[in-house]
Amino acid sequence: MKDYEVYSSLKVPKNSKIIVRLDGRSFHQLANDLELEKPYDETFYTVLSEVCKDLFNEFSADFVYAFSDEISLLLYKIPFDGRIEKINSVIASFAASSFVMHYDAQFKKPPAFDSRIIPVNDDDILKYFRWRQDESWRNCVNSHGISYLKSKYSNNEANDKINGMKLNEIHEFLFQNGINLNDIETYKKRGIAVYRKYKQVTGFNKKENKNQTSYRSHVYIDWEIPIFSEDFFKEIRVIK
Ligand SMILES: Nc1nc2c(ncn2[C@@H]2O[C@H](COP(=O)(O)OP(=O)(O)OP(=O)(O)O)[C@@H](O)[C@H]2O)c(=O)[nH]1
Ligand SMILES: [Mg+2]
Repeated sequence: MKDYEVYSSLKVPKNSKIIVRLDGRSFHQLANDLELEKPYDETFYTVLSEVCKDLFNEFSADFVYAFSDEISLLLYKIPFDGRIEKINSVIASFAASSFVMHYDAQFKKPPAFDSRIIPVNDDDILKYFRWRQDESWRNCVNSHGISYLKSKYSNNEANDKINGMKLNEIHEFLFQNGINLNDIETYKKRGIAVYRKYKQVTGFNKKENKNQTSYRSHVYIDWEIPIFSEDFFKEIRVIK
């Protein structure tokens, strides 16, 4: 019967780094069930950040980025000998359990995440996270736009109106109506990230009778991330 497990030998390409992207299953429904604040719910985001931290620690990730209901994990050290089925299923179920553990809520259905694996080389890393961060910004503009329109029009009218508008038109429209998206919290525009933060420490080495510099690090949840750049990823030691 073991021969029937035809997907079990599928593996990540050798020597490749990977990004695992999770996305909440039917979180639109979950948001309704939990009566989440629209367009952004701070409790939901706090839980999301804890899930990111759990994933970072459990799978020794190098960088984790999240917005809305999606989480991307950058992994230099490939778990489970690179087995695709195992990576996708364990990481997705771990995220769902972590989500439930951190959420103080009565769920109507068990939350779940889907998962996919993207093999990347060094040059892809910045490109990938910029792509997702651009999506975060699009999501921010659209969700503020639709929330505002729904407060003025019926759901159908609001949907029709937003579908006929380009991103910069929604931005301008909100501005004309007193909502300046440039002034809102950073995490709503750019998402949140978890990474290791390094601190330089100088201590006295008694044996050698001189001051010595070393680095200490701790896992950091960043709610104030910049627009991703090569400098940022170098500074946090994600790329060389
Ligand atoms: N109210 C509210 N909803 C949110 C928030 N963050 C995410 N969501 C919901 O999560 C959804 C995520 O989008 P999708 O992943 O495309 O939709 P989905 O319902 O999860 O569908 P599938 O991923 O295809 O299963 C959004 O459409 C929102 O409804 C939030 O802070 N507040
Ligand atoms: Mg989803």
